[in-house]
Amino acid sequence: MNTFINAKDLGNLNVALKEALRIKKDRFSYKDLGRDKTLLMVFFNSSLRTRLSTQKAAMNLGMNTMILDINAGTWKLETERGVVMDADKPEHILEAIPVMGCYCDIIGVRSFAKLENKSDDYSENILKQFVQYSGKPVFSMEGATTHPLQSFADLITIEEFKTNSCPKVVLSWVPHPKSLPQAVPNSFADFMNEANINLVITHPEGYELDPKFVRKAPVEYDQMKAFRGADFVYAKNWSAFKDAYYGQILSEDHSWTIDIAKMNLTNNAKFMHCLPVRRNIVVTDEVIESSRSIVIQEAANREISSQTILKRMLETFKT
Ligand code: AN0
Ligand code: CP
Repeated sequence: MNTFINAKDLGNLNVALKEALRIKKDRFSYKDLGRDKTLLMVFFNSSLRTRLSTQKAAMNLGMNTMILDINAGTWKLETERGVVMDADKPEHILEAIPVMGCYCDIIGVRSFAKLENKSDDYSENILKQFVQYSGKPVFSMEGATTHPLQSFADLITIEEFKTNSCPKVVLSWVPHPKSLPQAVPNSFADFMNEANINLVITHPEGYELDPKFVRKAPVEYDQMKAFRGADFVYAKNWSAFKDAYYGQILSEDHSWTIDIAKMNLTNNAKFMHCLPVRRNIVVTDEVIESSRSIVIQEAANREISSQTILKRMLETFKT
């Protein structure tokens, strides 16, 4: 495996899922695979889970790890080609990337959507430049439009907690005071569709996601209706995708917050969220602290999803 950005990069998802569950049972049995190999993790944005779980996954595989925070301790990077660099950015990403590639074997990159220009964000310009100029396998640790490590962990978690063979999974928009990217819901829809899971998406009008990720998943604008019979409720805020309002907050409607009354409409659904989560805006204390909440188990599976991807990338060096 050379790049990991979308669900399709994993090939058959059932095979990947089985591999992940095998790794989870014995996560230290591939210690030799990563010996003398170095993972570089490049963060343009903050992280708790992705940083720790991916570093832990690399250590499970016997790898060395290096972490570079672009906004703390390194040169500010210019990312546009053709700019006369007379302002505050002393280094260009076109030199920085191949230099980073000299010191490592695999690169993970976190570079969020700026939410200023839709075509810039949806071109995945930063990740693509890492793929093109580093000379190394590259995986997304949340790019501008997808967060595949999260969604693969979500799929593993659903597999572990499902109580019937065809669970109903509801992706629900929730309010949030800040404008957030569409990466998490995009990838979640991508993975659920690719895994043939019964996905229903619910959001207020205007929050329609990119059809490239939604595909055949039905959209139900009535949150209460969507929740009926749900086995999993996956809450996430995102900003508007459509051209005229790209990156904007169209509604802060707190009637979309996930509370116990809404969870009681479901088929005893489990509550999921990628974290970090703003309590009593996205979800009430009562729901997130209840036995229905599996957010910690979900975060724990981030180690397994990262380890599966790193294992596959390391295996390509052997062939
Ligand atoms: C980010 C987002 O919504 O994409 C990261 C989530 C994993 N969330 C925030 O910035 C709060
Ligand atoms: N869910 C997730 O990716 O969390 P972090 O932003 O803390 O890495």
